[in-house]
Amino acid sequence: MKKNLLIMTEMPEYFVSLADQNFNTHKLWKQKDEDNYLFEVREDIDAIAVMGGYKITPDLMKSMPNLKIIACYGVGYDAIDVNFAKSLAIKVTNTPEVLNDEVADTAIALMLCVYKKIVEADSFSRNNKWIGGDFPLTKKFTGTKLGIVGMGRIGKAIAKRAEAFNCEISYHSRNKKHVKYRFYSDLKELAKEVDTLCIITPGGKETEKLINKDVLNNLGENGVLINVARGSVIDQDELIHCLENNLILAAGLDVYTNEPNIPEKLMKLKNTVLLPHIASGTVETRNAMGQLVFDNIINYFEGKSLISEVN
Ligand code: NAP
Ligand code: 8YV
Repeated sequence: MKKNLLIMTEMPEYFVSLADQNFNTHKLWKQKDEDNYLFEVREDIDAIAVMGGYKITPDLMKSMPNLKIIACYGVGYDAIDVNFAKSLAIKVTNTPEVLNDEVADTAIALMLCVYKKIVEADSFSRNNKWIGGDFPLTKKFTGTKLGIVGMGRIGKAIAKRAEAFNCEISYHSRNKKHVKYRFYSDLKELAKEVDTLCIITPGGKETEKLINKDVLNNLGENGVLINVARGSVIDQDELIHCLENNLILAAGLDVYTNEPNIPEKLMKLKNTVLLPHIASGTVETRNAMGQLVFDNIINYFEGKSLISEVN
């Protein structure tokens, strides 16, 4: 008999079609009354698939007595209460590695867009402003000092790309890594030293507001902040204050504290480039993530080992 898979949120068609062929799928986002639907199917559900940002709470887990596995469509699983899942022997999986290149590409794209004002230059061209004179000179990225906060899988992929731009690379994480880049145990020291600070740690309580007033002040008026991690890692109000008052030079952001809401103040600023959490968002990479979500669930029910288990 097919297992019952609850798909909490709208997911790319590649995954949904794989799921439809192999499971009895329950598509929550298509239901008019989601709470009522959840109540009706709760005892049937064997597995959950969910996009990264969607909260999976203890109450939801407790309501499903047959739930065995929660497969997160993303490497960051900060929205899932993993410890609680463990206490109920529910497995949690994520999608590491397959998105490293994509997220690193986006981080570098953000850096180039900020330094070379690509977005502003595009709108300058479209609005025919060139007729009135040349676009102002921008700032060179090649050869700058790049500080990476979080030298994990994606951090290393960002560093590899930055090497091609002759960047002087250094990093901060809780533990020193086996990499050739300079390690800073003190984040404020790193911020003081670099031109660009790029954040790529996990989200959640442990990293909440890691990038605070002191770090931003140390980054200083010529410093650029790039965030492709989670909005929670930065004190967003403090960041806005620093950008509004030119206490840092500029920011390139893919993530925010209350997605999909982007503060109007950030939108009004000229020294920001704002993406709607698309760092992994290509067809190729999202398909690879979907395949991994699917393979983890299938493996579980076929009694095989999980590919990317987090608890
Ligand atoms: P990873 O391999 O686990 O790397 C995480 C790095 O962060 C490690 O170097 C870790 O080193 C460091 N770290 C953890 N806690 C820290 C803390 N409190 N202070 C300083 N450093 C800390 O993870 P990954 O695969 O590179 O992914 C990283 C994160 O990127 C994900 O969790 C997700 O939140 C985010 N992400 C965002 C997007 C997007 O669409 N924007 C896409 C993919 C991933 P230590 O343990 O030594 O501290
Ligand atoms: C996803 C991400 O877009 O992998 C992550 O941690 O943030 C992104 O790749 C997100 O998880 C939505 O599924």
